[in-house]
Amino acid sequence: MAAWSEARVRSMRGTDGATEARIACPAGAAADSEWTDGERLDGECPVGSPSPAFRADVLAGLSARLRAIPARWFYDRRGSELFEAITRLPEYYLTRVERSILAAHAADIAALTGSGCVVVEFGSGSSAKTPLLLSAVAPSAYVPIDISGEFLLDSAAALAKQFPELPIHPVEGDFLHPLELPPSAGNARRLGFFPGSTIGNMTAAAAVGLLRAMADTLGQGSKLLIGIDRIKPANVLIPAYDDAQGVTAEFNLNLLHRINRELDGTLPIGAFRHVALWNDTEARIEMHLEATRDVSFTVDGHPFGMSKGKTIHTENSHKYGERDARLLLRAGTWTPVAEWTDRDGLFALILAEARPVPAAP
Ligand code: SAH
Ligand code: AVI
Repeated sequence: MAAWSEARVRSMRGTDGATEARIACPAGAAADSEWTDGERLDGECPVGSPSPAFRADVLAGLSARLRAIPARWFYDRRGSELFEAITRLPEYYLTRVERSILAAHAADIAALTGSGCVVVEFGSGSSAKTPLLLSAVAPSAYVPIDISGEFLLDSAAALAKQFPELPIHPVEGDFLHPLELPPSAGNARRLGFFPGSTIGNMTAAAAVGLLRAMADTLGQGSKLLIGIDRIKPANVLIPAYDDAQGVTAEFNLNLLHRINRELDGTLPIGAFRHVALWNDTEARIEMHLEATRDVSFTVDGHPFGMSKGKTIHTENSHKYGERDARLLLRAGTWTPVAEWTDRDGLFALILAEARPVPAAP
């Protein structure tokens, strides 16, 4: 396995920020061989240079019959900041409700997980909910993983101030690629943390693949605390993804700014509008960018055209019923052991354990 493929790894301990920084660099740069075994890895190292994976996904996505770009590319620094702004919107109930569930049940969670584990957070973003968990479970180390590198390091530095004794090992990378945890995080039992219903941004097949990969990464007997948004009426869901202030629209359109900036694009951003719709068959909110007139543009020298009304599909946000969520976890080799929700049943926080799948009867 290409450990740390496309990942930059830094270790951080104590109050003074990155006192000990090591970077596992992909090919072409001075790779730190400690975690790569001297293996040449794909990609480019210099921070700030365009990602070949981003370029490949955008060119392929714009060439497809149904244009689509993976949602993970929303998260450059501006995208991460806009997502933080979304979490504060009155319409975006997800963050508020999940945080309230976590606050109400942190002690119950800790009673089931015990203390001293390594908390590994997938898609940690600002790590805003994490202090509630860390205070309750008193971990031996914290490993936040996120694709948005600069934002990850700033968030980790802020958290280090709040938890000066806690070793923090941020990992910049794509959690959809194989990952091994930094050896410096230690061998204590692992507790995965995957809040925010980020699992909903994957198709069911991709979600199952990711859950299985997480079980491999975290190990048998480890636990996973996962936040999953529930199915609810479209008149609640749509405003959550098409808010009155237009922040979600800006978040969606930022993808086009990113393409223009990083991939030498000429997309006429004013000729696109944000669309959020509820796809009942697939039980998901879909976000699209719709051309409001016929447009033509180039990306990295490649020409593209779109007729008025055509869209680029930029995100799915799947919602799960109570049993659907448990079935998804089981398919991903995680056995649910406890579940908490809010009074209105808007959102669920599920604790699951990685157990071998029993033979079918
Ligand atoms: N966990 C936070 C943030 C959720 S936003 C919360 O609950 O509020 C989703 C986060 O996942 C973003 O920070 C984004 O950068 C990250 N992310 C999305 N896709 C990713 C991927 N494939 N690999 C790593 N991080 C990813
Ligand atoms: C990160 N993810 C779970 C968010 C969601 O709700 O699907 C991203 C988001 N997209 C629009 N608003 C928020």
